[in-house]
Amino acid sequence: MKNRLLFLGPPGAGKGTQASLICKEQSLLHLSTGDLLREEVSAHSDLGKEAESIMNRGELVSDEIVLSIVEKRLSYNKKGWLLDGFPRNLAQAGLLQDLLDKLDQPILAVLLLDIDDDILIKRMLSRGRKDDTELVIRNRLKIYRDITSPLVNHYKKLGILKSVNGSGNVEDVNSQIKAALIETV
Ligand code: B4P
Repeated sequence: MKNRLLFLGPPGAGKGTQASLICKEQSLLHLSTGDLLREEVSAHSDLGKEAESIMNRGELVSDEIVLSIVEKRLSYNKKGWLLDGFPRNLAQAGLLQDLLDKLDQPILAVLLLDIDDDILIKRMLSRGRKDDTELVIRNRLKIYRDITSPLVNHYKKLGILKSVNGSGNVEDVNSQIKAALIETV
């Protein structure tokens, strides 16, 4: 199976859930920018203080902050990795490309978790994280549509995009992802 992966999809699509399973099974480094930012917030670091209010509004943290937390982790990895929730816009995709060119570690597959808004909203409301109120969720969905979704075409043009329907249960979606990642992209 491919060992340098990127998971793309709207908030609440199950990127984190599925990325954890694949990384455990394939011994890949799981890099979730959302989780890493939440760790910084819990630790009350300077970076966390800067990110907290932005995340609570459902907006995107600056590219500079996000890149800094990804760069140091990718630089020391040999076995393979899965990027979950990063990049979130075309500028981040460009910065990531420059970093991966430097490290000589190209992305081998991009997996899009495709799912309807009403299912996403239901899932996130029942999760109940601080940024999971209906108003903030709608803002995150709008930001996904306006700013993140152009990445779908970007990676499609590069010929490395695979799409999986994320509306089934966790096991079904996991099987579909594995089947998609075994096929040649
Ligand atoms: P993230 O942490 O990336 O959160 P997410 O998109 O909401 O969640 P995900 O798709 O991983 O869904 P999950 O598996 O948890 O981002 C949070 C915030 O961080 C952003 O709004 C932004 O402010 C900031 N941020 C992160 N990365 C950034 C970047 N690169 N640049 C700038 N800012 C950034 O699943 C959701 C729920 O559904 C869970 O409760 C789960 O249990 C459930 N679920 C999952 N799969 C299911 C299934 N198949 N069936 C039923 N329920 C399921």
